[in-house]
Amino acid sequence: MFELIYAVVESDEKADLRQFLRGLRQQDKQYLLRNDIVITFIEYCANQQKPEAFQRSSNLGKLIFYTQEIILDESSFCIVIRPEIARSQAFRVTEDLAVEPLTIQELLETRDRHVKRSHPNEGGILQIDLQPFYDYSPLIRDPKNIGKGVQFLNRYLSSKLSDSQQWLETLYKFLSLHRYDGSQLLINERITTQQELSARVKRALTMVGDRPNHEPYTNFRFDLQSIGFEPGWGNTAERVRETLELLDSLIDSPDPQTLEAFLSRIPMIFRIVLVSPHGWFGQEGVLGRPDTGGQVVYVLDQAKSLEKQMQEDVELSGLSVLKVQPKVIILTRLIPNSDGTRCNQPLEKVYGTDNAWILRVPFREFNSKVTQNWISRFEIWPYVESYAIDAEKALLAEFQARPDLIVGNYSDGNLVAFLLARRLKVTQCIIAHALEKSKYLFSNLYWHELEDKYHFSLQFTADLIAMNASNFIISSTYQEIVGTTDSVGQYESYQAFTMPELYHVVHGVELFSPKFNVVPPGVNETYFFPYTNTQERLSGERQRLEALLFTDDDPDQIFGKLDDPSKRPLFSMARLDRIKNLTGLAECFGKSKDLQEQCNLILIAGKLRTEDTADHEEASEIEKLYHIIEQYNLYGKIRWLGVRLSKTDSGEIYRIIGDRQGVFVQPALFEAFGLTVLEAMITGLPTFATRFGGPLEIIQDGVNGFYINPTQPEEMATIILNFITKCEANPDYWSTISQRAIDRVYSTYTWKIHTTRLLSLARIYGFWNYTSQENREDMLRYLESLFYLLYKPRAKQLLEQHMQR
Ligand code: UDP
Ligand code: LCN
Repeated sequence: MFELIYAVVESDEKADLRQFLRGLRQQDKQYLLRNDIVITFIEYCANQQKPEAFQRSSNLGKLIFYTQEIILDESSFCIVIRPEIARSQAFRVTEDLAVEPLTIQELLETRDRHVKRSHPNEGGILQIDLQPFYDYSPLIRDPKNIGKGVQFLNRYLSSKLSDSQQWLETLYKFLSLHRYDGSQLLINERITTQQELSARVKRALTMVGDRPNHEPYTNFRFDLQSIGFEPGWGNTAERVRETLELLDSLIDSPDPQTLEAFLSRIPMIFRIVLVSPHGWFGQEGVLGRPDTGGQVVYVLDQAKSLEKQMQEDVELSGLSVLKVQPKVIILTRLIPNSDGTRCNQPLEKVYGTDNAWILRVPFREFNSKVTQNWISRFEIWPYVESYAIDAEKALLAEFQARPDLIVGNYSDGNLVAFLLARRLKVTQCIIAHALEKSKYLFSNLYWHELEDKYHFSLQFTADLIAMNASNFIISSTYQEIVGTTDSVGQYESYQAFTMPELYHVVHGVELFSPKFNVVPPGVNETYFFPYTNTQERLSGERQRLEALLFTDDDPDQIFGKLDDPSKRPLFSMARLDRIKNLTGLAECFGKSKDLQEQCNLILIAGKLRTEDTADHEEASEIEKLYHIIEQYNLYGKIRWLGVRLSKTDSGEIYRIIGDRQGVFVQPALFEAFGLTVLEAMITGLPTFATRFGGPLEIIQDGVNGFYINPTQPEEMATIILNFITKCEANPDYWSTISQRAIDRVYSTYTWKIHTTRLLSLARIYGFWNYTSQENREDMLRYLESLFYLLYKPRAKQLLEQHMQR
């Protein structure tokens, strides 16, 4: 890491570095992030009339490319370089270019000084350091393998199995553990040791050896039982044979593939809890409300798919003989004042499932003026602990047993999952969806100023606790964990950060831990399918929705009347959050007369009136959108629909846009993943999506969609116009991109792929958890201290504020 900076200061380029740094002093900003640094460097090169190659290929150019931040101190510069994914280092560079590396503590103190919130003489500050707790666990070495935790763990576990009797003993004990409603599964007390297991497996193999492949397990169930094997090995002779053979070779010469294949067949997951407390969790009339979007869609689809997959697994493993019925519970918040939704109902069946349910547990009452209503996700921290206690009782009553897996969603759900998993001693998985720390620039550095609205001191503490406590983490993309060569990952941003005057995080999470696994979501193929599948579309619905999109006049929910409804539609759908940047798209459209010439802008976006919302960001975005329409005189060219659609309707709306060879634009300033991108692509819409976040991995630029930079409205307009121009010149171009978008989703983003992987992970981490349990206790105790000593008192303070409302 030193090389790059020394290569500059020890060469002719040092004069440029000195001048460039001096130039920074002329600016107003004292704290520059990568974008500012790169822009300033480009300006510097232009002013100095440097050849183009200098900007990119000189050592200084490379140094700038890898520089994430520069803080201007009184007489020096603090420079953070990230020459490799997931690894960064800070340096102090003086005016005369002396360079010294900074420790993490020094870097955090420098940042504190910048916001003038440190009092160096008044003693230290709490330092949170999780690093020592990862010392015992195996770590991935190569950053490109981050997020492939399970492959790594399989290799690690199988190497342990091959050289230790003790590990095989553990495997034997693990197999003896499994029960369903009091019935023993897999092996019974007739097999008493690991050696005996090995011999009995061979005997069982002989027993099923010559049976016809399709012979049902029930024909020889009791023969197997008499030598120690209970249900769970397979539903046919062939399946039982395969599973026993896997175990046999695992005992003889374990290898990672066999271990994964074997563990993936172990019937150990029948009851799953998906925790998603905040927002409006429902099956109808909720999408587009504040805090209610992709996470709800994700969890509902995941629940359906998990049930289906578990049912298949039960059938294949021969457990139908025990009448095993898998169950999924989505645990959410009950909102008494439910505003016409079903969020006030304690129990609701998930449509299209046999045994998946939404279980709603209310927050305890405290101040009913607050707790009877929707509470912003930024405000719900005081209620989380008592919620977890009440939820535990409700879950045990519903399942009549302990769950086998608890999956948390978002910061609040992950904290509840931590509390539940700790009490119930169950494998805990977390899914971030979006970590707010990356969404709001400097959210940790200026947490004091933001605390009133966002309470990040609670949220970031909750995140640290949950991500470290979890047994495994599912991320939707690789970059969610560790970013790209030029941007920091969402989890990576928790590695080291300061919360001035509250604490310093010197090591917040281990990115090289095998707990990280990239498992992207899918898209519900019942509602979202190619616009060309005409036989599945209902013409009546189509006409109704065409009228809604282009011609209906209903001032209560529609703003704008199109001069020419037949123009190519430029479509977007999102909540009116600042970060979703629909206002940025309107601005891009407003600035481009050419785009207005060719297209209409159609937006589906929550609400039309500020007085209808309790969400401060939504209200200010509504005002901004009206202002832009006025400023650029977009009347006649834009339709803004403040409607809440059913999934069936939103699927058909994308298809109608497809019928008219329209395009979808996702202009978010940052998008953690972006389910609308999948929905648009599977429909066959050429999609232009933000290059900041998940769409960068979903789309392959120019192949099956296009990247846009939402901070550059003119450039965005040019990219869309170029596409339209190409379509005009070549009528097949639209269809080519459309078909490739469809193919991309079907090949890579399906719920079947997702849940098969998730269940396999749950089994493998369950095994890993079982084998290494005692090692985690020290970390869990440390995290509990953070919860009780740091989180709870702050949550109590927030509750006191709520009590005054
Ligand atoms: N959505 C909707 N109506 C709206 C806004 C959004 O039905 O007014 C749906 C959209 O179809 C998608 C989800 O909400 O399924 C948004 O998910 P995404 O991951 O794109 O963004 P998030 O809202 O989670 O940030
Ligand atoms: C939250 C987000 O912000 C989106 O980017 C994701 O697609 C969604 O959750 C589902 O994970």
